[in-house]
Amino acid sequence: MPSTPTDTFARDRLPPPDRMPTLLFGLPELQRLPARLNCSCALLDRRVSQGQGDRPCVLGVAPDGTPIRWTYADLQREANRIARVLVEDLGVVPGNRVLLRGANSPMLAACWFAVIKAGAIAVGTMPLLRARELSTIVDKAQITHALCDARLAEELTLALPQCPTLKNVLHFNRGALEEAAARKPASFQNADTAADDTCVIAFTSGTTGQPKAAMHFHRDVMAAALCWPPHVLRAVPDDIVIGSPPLAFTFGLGGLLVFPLSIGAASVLIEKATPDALPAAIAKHRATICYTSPTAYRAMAGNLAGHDLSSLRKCVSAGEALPAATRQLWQDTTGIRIIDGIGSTEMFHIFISATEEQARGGATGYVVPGYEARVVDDDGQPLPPGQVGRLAVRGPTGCRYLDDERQTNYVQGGWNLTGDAYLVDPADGQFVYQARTDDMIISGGYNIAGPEVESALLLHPAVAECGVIGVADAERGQIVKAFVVLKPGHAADEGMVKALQDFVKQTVAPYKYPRAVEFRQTLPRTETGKLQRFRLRQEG
Ligand code: 3UK
Repeated sequence: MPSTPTDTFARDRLPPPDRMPTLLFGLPELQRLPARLNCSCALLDRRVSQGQGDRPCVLGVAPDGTPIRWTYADLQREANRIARVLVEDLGVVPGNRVLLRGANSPMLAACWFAVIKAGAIAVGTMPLLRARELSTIVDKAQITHALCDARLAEELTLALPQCPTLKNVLHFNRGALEEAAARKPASFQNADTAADDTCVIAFTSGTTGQPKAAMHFHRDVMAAALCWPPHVLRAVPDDIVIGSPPLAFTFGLGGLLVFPLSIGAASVLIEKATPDALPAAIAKHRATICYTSPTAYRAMAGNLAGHDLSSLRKCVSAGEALPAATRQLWQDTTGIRIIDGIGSTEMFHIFISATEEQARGGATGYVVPGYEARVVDDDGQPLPPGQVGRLAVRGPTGCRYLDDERQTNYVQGGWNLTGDAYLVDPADGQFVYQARTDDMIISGGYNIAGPEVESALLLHPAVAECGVIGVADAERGQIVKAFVVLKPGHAADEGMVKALQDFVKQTVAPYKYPRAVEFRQTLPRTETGKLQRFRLRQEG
């Protein structure tokens, strides 16, 4: 076999062995993962070579409005041509980092597969990122090539003077990429990568400080597809998935691309999947599985009139805790019990979750088969059920930050510490989310989890959205403060403050009630739908 020149940048910047997460491969299907593995073969080429190339694969809408309906064979051909452009025209070698920039679309999926096929490393970027943030990413991952939607070119172009490593940028959607690809044959010999070669670098949607870059191997992608999807989601090849998380976010990459393709199902990749647009898209594409955030389910529940959602059979929520009120509202409106799951960029995808049968309000669920989870104290010692502590997990995937001291915060003694405070319910063994460890409010000697107060407020009929934080207080150390967005037709006045405070006191332990309430038109959120509590804290 001819030896390929290989860029060892990522390999050279893995955490040292003693800071690596312990990996578990207990499930029989995980033990069968081979030592040499390019995940694009398993996800795409194998389907075609097994005679299923005609199955629908990625669906969407072109910028000019024409429907896109690519089969597995279509996506393979498209990805192969782009891979040839990368390798033959742009000189990409295995291990190079390639930046991907675009809203979710079949073309973005083809670009992702092209990068993986070439043995390079895909670095997705959220569409809303600005030049500053893009240059940080390019610098941290020493990115050499970029494939960018022409409509999102501006910020990347602005970033280029700060990006000396980034020498090759090709645009798609009325750009040079399609033209170059059209000249290429539709075949491609995938790079013969090792199972433990990095294929994805995912930047954390970090709320503060420099973003962290989590490295995932070809094997991690396949391992994730063998755990939560078959054991909890239980999708079938005829499913059509749809949803809002960007492919740059591992929640979206797994849910909307890797997992459906791993079983031969189809995925609808649409650019605009806001709560306003998603119900119509579900109806139009007859989607059967939907992935989005808790806030979006809440917003969509009021938005369903006139849309035929009869095709929908499963709904997945992640990114933030799912408030019991939102779960109930969605079930009352659609009859569907949401599958909640906690995952992270560092772990690639979901590691604690519950099937529809297990799901109950206020709990995330049970550890996903293939993973282990426990609640530990500050010294890493397991705590008994009922006690709040730090969530520790391990499984076939784990955290590997690229060249980052913060590896020691996330991985301790081989366990991944997600930064979440959890308890195990003594009654049914479910893991119950409390708050981000940093977000626990300590008021008058009590520990109060902001999300619990938020869940209580969301039960009030006037509340559309809310965020709860601790603010400094001379007497109590901190007091609980709620930022509330009211539904239309409700007055933001003193009477409402009192009504909400009384309501919380009647719903949860009275000491948790928000002593301060401020009304807002909107709340600050990340592009992945997470409430930015640090911004509420700054604004005070
Ligand atoms: C929080 C949740 C309660 C939690 C993600 C599914 O969100 C994802 O990745 P991020 O790196 O954030 C991780 C953190 O988000 N969180 C996520 N899901 C839940 N908290 N209940 C949940 N269901 O603080 C976690 O540590 O942005 C989610 C799949 C892939 C992902 N990357």
